[in-house]
Amino acid sequence: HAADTNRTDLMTITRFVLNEQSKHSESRGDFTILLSNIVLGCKFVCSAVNKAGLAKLIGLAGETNVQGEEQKKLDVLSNEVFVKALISSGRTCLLVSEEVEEAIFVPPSQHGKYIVVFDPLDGSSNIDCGVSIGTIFGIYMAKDKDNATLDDVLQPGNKMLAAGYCMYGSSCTFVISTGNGVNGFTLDPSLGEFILTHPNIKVPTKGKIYSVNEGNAKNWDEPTTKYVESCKFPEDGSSPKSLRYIGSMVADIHRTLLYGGMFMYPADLKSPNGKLRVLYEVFPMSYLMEQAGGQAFTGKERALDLVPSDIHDRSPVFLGSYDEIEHIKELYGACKSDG
Ligand code: P6P
Repeated sequence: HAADTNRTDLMTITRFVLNEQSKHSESRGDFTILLSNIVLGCKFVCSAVNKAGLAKLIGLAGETNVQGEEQKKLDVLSNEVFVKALISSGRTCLLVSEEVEEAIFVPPSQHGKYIVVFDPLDGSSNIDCGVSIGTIFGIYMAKDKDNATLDDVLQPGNKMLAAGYCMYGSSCTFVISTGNGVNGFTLDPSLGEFILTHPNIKVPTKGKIYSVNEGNAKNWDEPTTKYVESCKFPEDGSSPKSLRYIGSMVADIHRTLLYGGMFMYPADLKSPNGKLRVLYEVFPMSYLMEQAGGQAFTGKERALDLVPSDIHDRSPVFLGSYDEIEHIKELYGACKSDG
């Protein structure tokens, strides 16, 4: 009977957020409406990504399709879908997209109180070889929705109200936190609904995996080099860690959230600020990692305390199991977390 109950006790993402919403009555459903538009965008992108391979196979991608229209690149298409969905939700006043150089100020008639920063299709260079890719987003509140300025979005990550990602892989998985822990939902294509499959995700305190692009080792600084050495040649007699690097942040972070370990994109001589973008890659993933009991560090400070000066700023980042981050902090000489 219990199994039957579980099967019929469908917790969809909308119901879940409504339950969460009831803890913030002041938002009067605005957040639920905003989220449902983000979820709609993800469902569309999931469908487009799954067809992309086929489109390429039958010669549509990059050429004209049967209607003679130029087949849009998936990341451009994904960006358009999210920008339109967020503006038409009537719950946003300012958007920042990885695909758009300038911040997008929403027309006054459609102003809402939220600000959304997002990478519509992170890792899209991996599409052609079938590697999992994803959408990453973070949500801030504007001080005054009718007079939003860039300052509203150049806020530290610790001001984020919510963050999440949607991974387009063997299944479509939506992971989100609204400040009360992290929950994962899997798209049931037959229902067109995201169903709760990973309740209350907690990142293991320690992990046996490290995830970094070893091809950059020549340019790493000493603390990063020492950390990676300790993964490969542990001095405490423990067994070496395994290296897993997919090169698609959403996939590497999803594995780190579930299995533990360390994901890092450190600074190096060529890129002193690393590669990953602060607003829509570092902040959302750092928010999730902390909500799941892990940590996120830039090499100098807690990642969420960073204050961006430009909407496309980059930062080095170390994300993962609590103890792994404590170790890298020691190596960078930062004070250990008082947690
Ligand atoms: P590299 C993808 O292009 C991306 O932005 C992230 O998804 C990924 O973690 C990183 O870059 C990979 O960068 O330099 O290791 O190829």
